[in-house]
Amino acid sequence: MICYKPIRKYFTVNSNCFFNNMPCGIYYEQKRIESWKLFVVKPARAVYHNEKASMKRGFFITFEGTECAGKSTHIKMLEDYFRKENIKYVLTREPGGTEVGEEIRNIVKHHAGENPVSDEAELLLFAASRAQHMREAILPALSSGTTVICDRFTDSTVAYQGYARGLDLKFISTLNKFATMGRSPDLTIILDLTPEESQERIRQRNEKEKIHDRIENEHVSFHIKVRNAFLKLADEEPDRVKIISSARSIEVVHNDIVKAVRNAVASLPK
Ligand code: T5A
Repeated sequence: MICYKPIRKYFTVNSNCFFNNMPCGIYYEQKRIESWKLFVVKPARAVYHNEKASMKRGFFITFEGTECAGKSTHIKMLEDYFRKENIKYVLTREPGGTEVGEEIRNIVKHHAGENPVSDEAELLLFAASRAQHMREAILPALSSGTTVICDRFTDSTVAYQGYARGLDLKFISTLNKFATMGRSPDLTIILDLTPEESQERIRQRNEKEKIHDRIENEHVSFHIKVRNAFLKLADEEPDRVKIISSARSIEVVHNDIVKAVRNAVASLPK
């Protein structure tokens, strides 16, 4: 692992990941999310409203889907593609992506205390992680023209806390706008898998390594609501949100992802 000292901004990381011609981003040592490491080189620069005009410059891609839908696998493959194409990108994730966010991630994913996290607190924790993430990492990267790939974002909040937990969708929409300063992704790829297929992948993974995960452990009826919510979101915003079935070979899924990225970039206003 290499830790680069004050690179004008934000994070360090993977030497294949560039920002302002310097290595940056979040790097991970192994495939499991829990083993990601985040190094914040210096405190975040705030991004103020008057920078909104330049926020559109970088291309913003988010990956969504049910548990074990293959996001990490396909993000890794997209990174390889970007490296080959010499596309500068930053890889990040939610919850997480900053020091504050990674602490929140640990609570929302793994809290195992006697008193459970309430649905309302859970929603606000995701929003807090996102507010920090946008200001510290995503908006500065986008405003410098760097492509951002983010593993989960606002659509997860709508699907999990809105449709599956049953919290107020209008409030979630307002909260998401507040946390993101109104910047939505240019392209969202939803990797679609039925809850049964998803449970089977979780079962296979747990055979190797079992980590307590509060949300993953929810009843199958919860995961059905999450999946249906993602399908609904894709119906509502077909230009931004693309559904790609993950129940096919990894190579076929990857090719569809690359096509979706290329089409979305080509359709951006010049
Ligand atoms: N959350 C998050 C909210 O509730 N609200 C929010 O606002 C936000 C931001 C985050 C949790 O927080 C919730 C949602 C989540 O519960 P996470 O780690 O991002 O946690 O969520 P997971 O979806 O659980 O991530 P995982 O790392 O567990 O799964 P991935 O990344 O989707 O799947 P991946 O790539 O690790 O693949 C899983 C297995 O499937 C195989 C892989 O080899 C691997 O073994 N696989 C395939 N097998 C066959 N064919 C294919 N095409 C395959 N693709 C992958």
